[in-house]
Formats: sequence, C-alpha cells, structure tokens
Amino acid sequence: MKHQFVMMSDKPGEGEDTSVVVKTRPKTQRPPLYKVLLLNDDYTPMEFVVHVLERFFGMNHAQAFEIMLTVHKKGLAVVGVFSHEIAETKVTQVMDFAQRHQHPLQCTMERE
Ligand code: TYC
Repeated sequence: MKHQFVMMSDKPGEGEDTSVVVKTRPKTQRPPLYKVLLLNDDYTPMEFVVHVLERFFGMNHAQAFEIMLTVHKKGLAVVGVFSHEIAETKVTQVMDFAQRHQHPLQCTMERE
C-alpha cells in the first residue's frame, strides 16, 4: 500500500502544516481466467471420458469418474479453470485426442 501526502493548504505563511496522509489503492491486474467445459454426447464411451480427465486434467480415477458422471447427467461440467493459453491448449489436446479415437466428444472454453 502506497501512501500519498496531500497538502491541504499550500499558501505561504499560513500557519501550521495541514498536510494529511491518505492511502492509495493501486489496482492489481489479474489476467482473465477461462473455464474449460466438457459436453455430453450419446456415443463417447464413459471409460474414454474418464481417461481424458485423468490424462489432460490431472484427476485421479475417482475424481475423473465423478466429473464424467456429472457431464453424463447434467449435459456439461467445468473440468478446470486456466489462463487463456493453457485453456486453449487443453481444448486442443482433448479435441485432437477424441478425433484420433473417432469419438464425438466436445470440449470448449468460456471466459469466467
Ligand atoms: N453419455 C455418454 C455415454 O452414455 C458418456 C459421456 C460422458 C460422454 C461425458 C461424453 O463428456 C461426456 N456413453
């Protein structure tokens, strides 16, 4: 926290010092974050989705299974929150991996 000195009166010869100390709040800049979303479909095998969550999102088997079931039941779930660059990389990795295995799994990102 910076301190800024403000002179209340700067007229010469006007008695005592009337300066006060006020605090400034420098704006802390945070980069925007992006949610990575996994979408449900009727064809991608559950085991494949669990594997994707373990492989690209560092989840253990139990966490991955739980999130996969959430997507299956609710239609989608946030699987992670990242910087723009990392989120883009995750989406590309998942989409490439799904396509290579001929599954229609969809992964997208959205600003938080
Ligand atoms: N609904 C798929 C099935 O019944 C499983 C599934 C879960 C697919 C999550 C995609 O993101 C997904 N085989």
